[in-house]
Amino acid sequence: MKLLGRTTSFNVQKVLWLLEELDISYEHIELGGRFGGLDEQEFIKLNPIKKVPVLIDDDKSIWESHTILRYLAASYGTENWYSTCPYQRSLSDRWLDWSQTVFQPAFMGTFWGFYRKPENKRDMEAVDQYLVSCTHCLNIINNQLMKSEYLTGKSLSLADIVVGAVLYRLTTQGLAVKLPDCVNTWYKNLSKRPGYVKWVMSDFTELRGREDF
Ligand SMILES: N[C@@H](CCC(=O)N[C@@H](CS)C(=O)NCC(=O)O)C(=O)O
Repeated sequence: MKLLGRTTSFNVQKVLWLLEELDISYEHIELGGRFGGLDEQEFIKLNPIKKVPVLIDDDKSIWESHTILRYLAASYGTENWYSTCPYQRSLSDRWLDWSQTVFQPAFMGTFWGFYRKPENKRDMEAVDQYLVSCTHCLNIINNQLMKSEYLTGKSLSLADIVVGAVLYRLTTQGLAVKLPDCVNTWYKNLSKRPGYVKWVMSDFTELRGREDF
């Protein structure tokens, strides 16, 4: 199995983290960003939208990070990771969809507006608006974590992976973000997992002030 994509991409990190959790052996190939390669015909055949991550499993190519996560969990995880029961599965699917359509865009607004902008080009009023949206999202996550240790129950699921991957960057990019109590406890638990430490809690300083990829 091969995973293509630069380590500094948090969409790639989600997949790397899951590969570690599932104890799958794989080859990781840095691609995109300063490594380039996304406009090559060979890559476009694998992913017509020219983005990373891309997973290659035998002769199959899979793209879109959340689709890759579902594919890996369904193919190589236990029932816990991707249930055959549609309702059980919806418990994590809803967080995957919500994270991609609500939480991530709020975070990306702060990241692209603040961290990836040269200081003289920052619009801090816009960044603050995105921070308000992030706070709203953190409260929603907190409400769930008041009821269960992880987002879908007693153990880590894809839901924790996609939401947790955002949290590290949101809280370490240099903006003041106060985590609600249960989110804070959950974040500390995630920070003890080797896959999280190795892939998500990794250096992203090469992206500072960088608007080009
Ligand atoms: N919705 C896609 C987003 C993919 C995406 O935008 N990937 C970015 C990195 S996070 C990318 O390929 N950027 C171009 C580059 O890194 O050169 C997913 O979740 O996989």
